[in-house]
Amino acid sequence: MGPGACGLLALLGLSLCTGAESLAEENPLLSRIRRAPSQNDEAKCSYTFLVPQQKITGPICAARGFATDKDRVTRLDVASVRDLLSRQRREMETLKLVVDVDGNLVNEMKLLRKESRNMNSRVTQLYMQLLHEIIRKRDNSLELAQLETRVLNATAESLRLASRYRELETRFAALAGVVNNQSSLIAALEERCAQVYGRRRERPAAEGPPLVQVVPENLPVTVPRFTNEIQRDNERPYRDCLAAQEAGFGDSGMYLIKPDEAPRPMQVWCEQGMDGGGWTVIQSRRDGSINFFRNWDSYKSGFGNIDGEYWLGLEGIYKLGRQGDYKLLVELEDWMGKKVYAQYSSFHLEPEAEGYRLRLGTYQGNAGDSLSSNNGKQFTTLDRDKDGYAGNCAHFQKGGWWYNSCGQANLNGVWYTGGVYRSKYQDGIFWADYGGGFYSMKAVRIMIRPID
Ligand SMILES: [Ca+2]
Repeated sequence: MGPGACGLLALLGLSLCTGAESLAEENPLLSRIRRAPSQNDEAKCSYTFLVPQQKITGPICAARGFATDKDRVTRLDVASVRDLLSRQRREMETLKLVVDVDGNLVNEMKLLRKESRNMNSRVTQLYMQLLHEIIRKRDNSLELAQLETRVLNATAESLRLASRYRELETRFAALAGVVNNQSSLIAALEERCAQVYGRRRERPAAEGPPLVQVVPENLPVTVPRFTNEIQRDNERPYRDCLAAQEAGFGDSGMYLIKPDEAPRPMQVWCEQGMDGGGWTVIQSRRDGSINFFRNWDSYKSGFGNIDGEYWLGLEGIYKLGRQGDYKLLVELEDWMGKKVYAQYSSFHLEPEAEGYRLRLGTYQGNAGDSLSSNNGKQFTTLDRDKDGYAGNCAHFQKGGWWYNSCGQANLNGVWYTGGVYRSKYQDGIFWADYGGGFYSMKAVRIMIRPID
């Protein structure tokens, strides 16, 4: 609507209120303007001017056609219009303020929406992280479960192997027993054969059982095989290993001792670590490096290497035993590395005139008592037969011992490797109550110590 049309409307609209109303329905601005006078008084709806602000600055000319006073525009009417206009202006400003506030609210809403979107993406990220953590933890627990299963499997396997090992050990023991019995049977059969054969062919009376080479073939070359000379040094001699220990020598090793009645000191190995220490070792076997198939003089004076295999000597053992009350300990080690022992509560030898007769106390230990049957017997070597057997036990068992006929133990016999051995006679280093007569021990030590 141009300014010309507006001026025309100002002239035409003053008589018809209804005409303005119909226009207001088409134009929201007109509608707002029309409502303002209706708030004051519906009855005053007789003069309504719709004039833009710039058009009412000048003088208002009334049409000359309106002759009556009633129809003339008064100053009051102009004031009223101005008042109306100023009210409309204020209203416009209020509306503008409202629009501004609304705009701020919209911006704020936009910011909030953006923030909400950010929060959403942050929540999504955290959710993903949580999922990842859960998956990782589940993987860890799976791995742990797998590990546990593997440990259980390994434990079961080791138990199975242990059980298998025990089974094999039992079978080995059973087989060793069979070999023992078979060897005994073969020996008995051979003896019977010899008896039958002997009826037809007479043997020379003087000839005993054949003396065979008894030292094993597989000896270490560097080890001296035969040493009668026992090393001596200049240490102050003690009466035995316990005396040395009590004097402050607590280490196991070679010591020089001199029993009270001995004419000169002798070297021995003192075991100071085992069972309280103070043990004087009188015999040691461990590698077959020393030949134990010897004559009387050799067994009387002793032979071997103190730090290896040796026999202390019957005279020395006798002199040791003369000093007081001793006990005896036999330590045996089999080829599985297992150690067992036999201890006798007292021990001493009678003098040479009595054939170094063995005197033993009561047995205690886990090896079995294979020596009590030799108690009270004299010592026998291949050149001095004092045993209770028709022949010479030293010849058959190839050592020197307090043989009975011939007995349950042969600790000075032949050193065989591997335990069970095959021989015409029971000539290995055996302890019948532990392994039988055809099981040769890997290592043996015989030692004595004063009774506490
Ligand atoms: Ca005899």
